[in-house]
Amino acid sequence: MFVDSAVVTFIAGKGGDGCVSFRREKYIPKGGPDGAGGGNGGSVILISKKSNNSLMDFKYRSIIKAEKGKPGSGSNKIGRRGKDEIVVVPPGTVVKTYPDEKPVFDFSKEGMEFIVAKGGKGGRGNASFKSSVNRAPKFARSGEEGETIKVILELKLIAFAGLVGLPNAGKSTLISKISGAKPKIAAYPFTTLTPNLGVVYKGYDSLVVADIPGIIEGAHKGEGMGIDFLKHIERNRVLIFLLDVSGYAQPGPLKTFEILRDELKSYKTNLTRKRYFVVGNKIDLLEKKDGEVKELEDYCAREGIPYIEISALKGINLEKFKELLFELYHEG
Ligand SMILES: Nc1nc2c(ncn2[C@@H]2O[C@H](COP(=O)(O)OP(=O)(O)OP(=O)(O)O)[C@@H](O)[C@H]2O)c(=O)[nH]1
Ligand SMILES: [Mg+2]
Repeated sequence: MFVDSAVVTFIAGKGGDGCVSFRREKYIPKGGPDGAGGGNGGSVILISKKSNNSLMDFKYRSIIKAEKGKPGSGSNKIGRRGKDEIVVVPPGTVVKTYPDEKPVFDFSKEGMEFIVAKGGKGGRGNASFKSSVNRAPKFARSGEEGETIKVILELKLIAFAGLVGLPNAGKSTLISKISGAKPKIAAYPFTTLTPNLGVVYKGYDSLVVADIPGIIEGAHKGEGMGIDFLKHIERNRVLIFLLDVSGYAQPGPLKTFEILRDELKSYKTNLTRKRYFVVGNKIDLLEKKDGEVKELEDYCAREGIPYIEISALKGINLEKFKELLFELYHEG
């Protein structure tokens, strides 16, 4: 699992001090106390919002403060409260204490809110201490300190799309070209043993793609790498069937597509109800588009399945591939 992390210190605002003041007006010899309280300090509030899928921003912003409360003043004027500091984190972020890593809060989805550092209370002004025994108190309270907390933010990425294909189809090659992921790539099957996640950017937009181990016939019964990693694609919203259309792979792409779909269906029928599209890879090796490659293309056209051809290795059509991916992403 791809985990991004950052250590951040959040400092809430101190409360404003209370004020000592007495009413002084012409012709009124002894005015009563009129010092008001300070405003509360601002809190630091974390909220989860679909953003850039990374904690990168915190590498440059490791101390985040909220505003202090203003002190109270005479004539019973209460100090203004400090503004809260709102900090956006991507869904999937977990807040842990530093350095002992105790979980504090889990942003499991979008739209969650957590006060990570609470602002200090404003101090009372002298007017509020007036009583029958002390009609002219000459003291006020200082504002409380705001909370300071140092935490570890950890982001567990949730993949939007999963790459489904036979071993050697080029899944790892593709993810290495469209994201910063650096998986092992080799000309033999079962190179990938555990899923790799990569963040794919398009301008300021980003999404996560998972490269999982190859699936073979019988995978749902434990053949090849077995079914453990099939669990990973259960969480993906979209599946990308990556097929070798070079003409050199056995079986051909259409048959391969059927095998993969049958495997997913045998594992769990709902996997085949996910949105998906088909990608023909290794077109750099394709000499003539006939036989099963043509059949695959016709089949997709007939069934209304989006189909595009790429060369992950040579970087052909990868922009078009990303466009299709982001289109699905924004369709929600
Ligand atoms: N000619 C050509 N070769 C490619 C292309 N994409 C991948 N390959 C090659 O195919 C082989 C397998 O690539 P991988 O990316 O490791 O395949 P995989 O699907 O991740 O394989 P597993 O992890 O074993 O499931 C490597 O030798 C790649 O260089 C392509 O577009 N064209
Ligand atoms: Mg691989």
